[in-house]
Amino acid sequence: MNLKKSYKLSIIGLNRFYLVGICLLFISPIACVGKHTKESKVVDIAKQPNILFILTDDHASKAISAYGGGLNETPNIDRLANEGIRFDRCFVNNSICGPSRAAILTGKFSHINGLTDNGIKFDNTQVTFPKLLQQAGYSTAVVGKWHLGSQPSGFDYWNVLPGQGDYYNPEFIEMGDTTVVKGYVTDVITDISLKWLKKRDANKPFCLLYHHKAPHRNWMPAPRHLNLYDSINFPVPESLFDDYKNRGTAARTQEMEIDRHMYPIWDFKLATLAEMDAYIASNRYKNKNDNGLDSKSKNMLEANDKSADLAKFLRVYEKMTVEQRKAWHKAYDPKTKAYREANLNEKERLEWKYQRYVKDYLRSVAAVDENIGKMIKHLEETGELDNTIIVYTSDQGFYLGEHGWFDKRFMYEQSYGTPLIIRYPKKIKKETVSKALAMNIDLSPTLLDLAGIEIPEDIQGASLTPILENNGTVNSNWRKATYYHYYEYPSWHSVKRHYGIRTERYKLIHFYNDVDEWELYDLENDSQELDNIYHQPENKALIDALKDQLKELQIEYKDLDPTEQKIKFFQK
Ligand code: SGN
Ligand code: CA
Repeated sequence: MNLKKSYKLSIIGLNRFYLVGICLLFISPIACVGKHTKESKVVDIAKQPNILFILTDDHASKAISAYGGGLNETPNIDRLANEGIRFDRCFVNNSICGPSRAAILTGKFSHINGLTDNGIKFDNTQVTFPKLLQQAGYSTAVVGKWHLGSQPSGFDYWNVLPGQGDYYNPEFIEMGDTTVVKGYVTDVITDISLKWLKKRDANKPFCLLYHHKAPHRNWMPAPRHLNLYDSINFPVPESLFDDYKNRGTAARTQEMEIDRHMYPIWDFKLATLAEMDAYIASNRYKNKNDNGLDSKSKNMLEANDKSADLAKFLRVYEKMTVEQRKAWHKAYDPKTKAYREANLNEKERLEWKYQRYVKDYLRSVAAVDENIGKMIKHLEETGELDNTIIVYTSDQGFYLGEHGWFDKRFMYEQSYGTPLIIRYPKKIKKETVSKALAMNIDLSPTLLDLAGIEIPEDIQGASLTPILENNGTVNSNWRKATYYHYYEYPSWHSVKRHYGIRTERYKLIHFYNDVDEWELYDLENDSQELDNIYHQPENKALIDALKDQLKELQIEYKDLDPTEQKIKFFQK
């Protein structure tokens, strides 16, 4: 392939696209989305609704009973869904923490807001929805997980976890000052939030970003939940034993398998009280503190090096009080002993690991749900509930054993999708369910819209308000497809860079960088995404059409990159 020639062709192709794009600006369905702004009007801010924005970390929709996952019960999150709207097809721009959070705040894709992977600091001088609300007269605050590298800006009050934060007795950075707060992180985040809500300036509407750490790895449950689900055996996902046949290199070379990539102590809590005491007494592991693993200790962990795994757990274990450790071991040690004595075969061992993982994950969710109940109760008691827009979402979905995985990153449904529930009875009817293709970049314009604040022209998401007001249905202008781009490679879990498009029925993904592989899934006939049909000759016309649609989205969202790799992807 003559690269120079193809580059020229691409440029000509692009110019043509831009011209066509400009001509079609007023009729193109894609162009219509994201340009919705309100005419300037004088708004009495004091009368505007409050906003409670609940963001969890890595919460799969399947672990919310309102989504019918069949695993756990989440009565308080369900209440929000039952009294509001549940979006069944909300997707993220880039399935990883910082990039999703930056997209939520700015309403823009990673290549525009600059935060393409977790290693980059958020440019906090950018326009964000909390900043615009603050400027318009809202009281604003963020409490809990932030994980954007730079200091929160646009908030009257902030009290956030450093980095990922810890489950037990976590440090918090309150307006620049770091303190350790005793307790369980999900409860503490709620206590701080309620304290702020009670003390804030009651003459102004509030916007509180209430951001949980849970249920992020390593899923340490609250003391009161350590035995929850002990007597239950959760259903095993069909694809737990996936062999990655009919998939590409990326699925085969990832490092996020429950069986091979979880750590015995950090993830499965396989260290008894006596063992922990002995480890601490031996003092051998003290210097292997790996909060933010360097590549050496990461390799050690990959090689299942026990000392690196232990060092990781010791860092959080040493922060626990004597009582907390006692409760911990009282719950885990008998189960650990039984596991060791059972002498399981390979298949049984994976099933055991799956149960241990999913139970801890769901136990962490249980505390989130209880605490959301406390927040709802507070709003009810103060008479503010119906004048508060409550949003429940996560920074992305998560694998609960599908494909044998944990973690996220891939554009496959479990991690590409994220829960989205909104309660606001003034605009949303009870028990509304929407199949609209929604995205995390839509949240910023939606909240601005509902607060009566003009949506900046350069926001790439679109306000969901018409869908909220229209029983969850979309009008003909709504987007027909969502766009995705993941960049964090090489890195944790080794998921290759990729971008793609998802329509109502199909998903086309291009893995690039050190591979050049396409995948196509028919979500109607293969909802589990187990069969890549890209190479079937009869799909040629479909693939051509999807590639055109993908190209249109890249132009619309300005995700153009003049590197050789990207030039390649403009060719069919
Ligand atoms: C940590 C986790 C990873 C996870 C990243 C990103 N490892 O590094 O499993 O993918 O965070 O998560 S851990 O052993 O330290 O828990 S994110 O939600 O912040 O993007
Ligand atoms: Ca996350």
